[in-house]
Amino acid sequence: MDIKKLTQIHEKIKEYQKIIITPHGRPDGDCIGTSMGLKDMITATYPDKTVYVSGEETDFVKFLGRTDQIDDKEFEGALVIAVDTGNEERIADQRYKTGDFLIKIDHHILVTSYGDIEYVDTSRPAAALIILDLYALFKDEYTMTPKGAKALYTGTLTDTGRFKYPGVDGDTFRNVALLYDIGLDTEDVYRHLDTRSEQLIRFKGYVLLNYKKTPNGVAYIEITQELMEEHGVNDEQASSLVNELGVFEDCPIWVLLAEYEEKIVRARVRSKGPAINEIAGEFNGGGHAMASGANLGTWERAEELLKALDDHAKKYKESV
Ligand SMILES: [Mn+2]
Repeated sequence: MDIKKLTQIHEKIKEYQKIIITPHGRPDGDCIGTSMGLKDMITATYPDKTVYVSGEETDFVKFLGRTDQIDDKEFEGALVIAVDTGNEERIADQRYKTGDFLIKIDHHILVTSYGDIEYVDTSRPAAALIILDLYALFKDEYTMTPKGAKALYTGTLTDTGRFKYPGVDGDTFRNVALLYDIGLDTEDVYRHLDTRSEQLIRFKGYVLLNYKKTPNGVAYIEITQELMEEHGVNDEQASSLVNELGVFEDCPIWVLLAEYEEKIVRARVRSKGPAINEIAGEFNGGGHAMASGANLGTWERAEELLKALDDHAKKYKESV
């Protein structure tokens, strides 16, 4: 935790009358949870400030709050806070450039720097926890409502696989404890996160019956647009099933390959053994050591990724 930088961020939040928070494109639970939690904390503390969250939405976390449709002119003189976004190209609202001051708050491995203040803490397994670092540091000044607590809890849950992934430590739970003190309603969070459509459950059945394995232990599933149409699920819902393939003893790596808009193939790569973010980086992607994404484009490129991961799994198995 960088107290000096968090203090600078706190000062900027106090200074600006208008604050625009922006998540990343194709938002996940953490970036939406972080955005909604930060918005709640600022508006609860400073009711006279105007705070927006500008970016796309994701169905499964709409219960945390909706994003705002704002005019270009709103960016004039505004403080913009980009959360959970490693590189500028991925910032959901590209009008951030026309804001007055830009703060980056992120927990991904630093690849490209941006922002007038850049706060990156890779020791935090969810960006939502960084908002809690800020909250805890200025606890005498900040207020948060149970709604904000719910958002930050959801962000933490989704990015840590419900506290299962590496990176979860005592600090994670010390921060989460603060949310309980605020009046967190976990039941409501789980009710939302555990609800699935019947189509998705049937599609999960398809995934479990049709996955494949490479010779050295990469479990994978290939999902085309036709397949999704047939089952009545969208790419985001289909991709949420990636961890269904994480259960095999002989497969330290698993991959979900899916066609997105215009049949562009993307991969979600997960591991319970070797780090996979470097390989993801070679395939126009990246992320965390045990959870990364890759932009492949074509199914041919997907074959190459599977080959690279299969080699990686082989070396890993030989080393342990
Ligand atoms: Mn995140």
